[in-house]
Amino acid sequence: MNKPNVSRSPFLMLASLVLLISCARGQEGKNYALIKSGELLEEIVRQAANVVPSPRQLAWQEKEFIAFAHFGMNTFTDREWGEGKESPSLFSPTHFDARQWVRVIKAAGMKMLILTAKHHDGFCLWPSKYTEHSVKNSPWRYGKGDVVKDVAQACRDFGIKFGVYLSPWDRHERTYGDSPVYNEHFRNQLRELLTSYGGIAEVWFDGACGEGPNGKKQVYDWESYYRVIRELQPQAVIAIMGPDVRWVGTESGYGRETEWSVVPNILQNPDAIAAASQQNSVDAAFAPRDLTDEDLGSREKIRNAAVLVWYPAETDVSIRPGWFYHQSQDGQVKSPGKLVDIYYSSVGRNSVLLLNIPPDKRGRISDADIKSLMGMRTILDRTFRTNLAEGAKAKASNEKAGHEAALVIDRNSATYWTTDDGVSSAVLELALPKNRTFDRAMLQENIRAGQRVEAFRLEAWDGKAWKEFTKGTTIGYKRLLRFPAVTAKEVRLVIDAARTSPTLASFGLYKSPPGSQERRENK
Ligand code: FUL
Repeated sequence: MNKPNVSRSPFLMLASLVLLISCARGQEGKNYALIKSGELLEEIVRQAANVVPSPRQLAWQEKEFIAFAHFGMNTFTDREWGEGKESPSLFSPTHFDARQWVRVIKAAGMKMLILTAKHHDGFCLWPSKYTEHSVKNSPWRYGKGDVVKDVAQACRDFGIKFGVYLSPWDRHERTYGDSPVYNEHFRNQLRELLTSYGGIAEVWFDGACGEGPNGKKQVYDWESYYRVIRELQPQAVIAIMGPDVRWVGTESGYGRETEWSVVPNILQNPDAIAAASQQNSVDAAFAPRDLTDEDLGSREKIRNAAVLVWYPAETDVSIRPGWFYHQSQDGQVKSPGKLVDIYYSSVGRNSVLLLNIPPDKRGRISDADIKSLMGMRTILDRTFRTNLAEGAKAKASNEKAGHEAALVIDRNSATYWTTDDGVSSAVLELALPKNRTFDRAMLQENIRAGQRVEAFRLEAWDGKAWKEFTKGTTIGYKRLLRFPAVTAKEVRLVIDAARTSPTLASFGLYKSPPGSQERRENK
């Protein structure tokens, strides 16, 4: 029997083309890259430039600015770390109002709220059936209250995302230190949280564990925790002691000037690497470790990597000196200017800002915190209201078809400018409709294609020559720059180095309001 001529079948030709494209995508579209041993630096850099965020990481990054609420037993004992021996009878907020929290944080421009469902003292803000150390044995609402439920509901009502902090370290739980038994207990609590309160966008695992040399040593089964989360809330990112979101490395609120979202993961174990390549994920091989160095992702850092992962930074900082509310700190709430400075130094340095606003003993956000937050919001709104680059004529030294320079000012961060393949330096010029004065700039790479820019500068035409007014290294999801006011009609972005063809999704020029009194502690 004659076989049909498959190579000529248009259907099969189309099918193999689709397969080829999707294979190529699969190759380039992952949030990690496995590097062959002995690979040349040039090839490693190219692969790093093509590591992309997973959909959950991208959705998280786009939140930009999110809130933490440290609330629990410590609020009532005036401590930062409880011992786990506190009586549940001490938990008694007088005017608890989760809607007030969410109203405030929404008005401040934050897009998610992460609640300390359980801190190190083990006291649960929901009536867990796995412990007696919870709200169910407190006088609050005669033991019928559920903080997690109220906060989750308020977030839904106001249209913001909800996340949970669940401390693995538990100073109350008897089984803590009996590793398999506690691991099961912890997974049970996770399951309660992930099945009873609707969608969870972030699960925050703290790294702190203060048990001394004679204390209990618990071996956490991280991988099994991750499996529970992936199964029950696959859209949730797992932060800090987890594979999706990295701690920026400081609690000051100031991120790195050079912040790479692609960093090496220490995955020396060949089995883990093989598993990763089969499962399309590095969860199984993820090992929590210290990532506080000043340089995490430069060429020098990635040149010996076996695995590169998209592992973006989150900058957590409290609006007060402590994480929990203390009346004695009412006079030490960060000023609007300080918060704005932190915003530029975190959101503006390719990380998500996680700002802690601890509700007080009433169970409400206090007036001093609200005042600072609203002051900050006013400064940011007044600054970023008008993009002075809009309306400019844009051109670039190289434009890939369909990705023209003008797309950086089209108010759509899904469209972007890029160059032809193989181009790693480029110039994008904007001719503004008239002279404009600005002192802030905003740049965004199209991180859906990866993080690429290594060095850039901004210049203005002074009538005779191009004059540099600011410069930077990495851009990533968002880069904000501050500089003394410049008045010009022509502005250009010079990309001096990129890991592969650079992309730019958005570009903005702004003027900060007079007297915004930002306290610059630009460390
Ligand atoms: C730390 C904890 O020990 C603090 O109490 C706080 O929760 C902070 C966000 O993380 O590791």
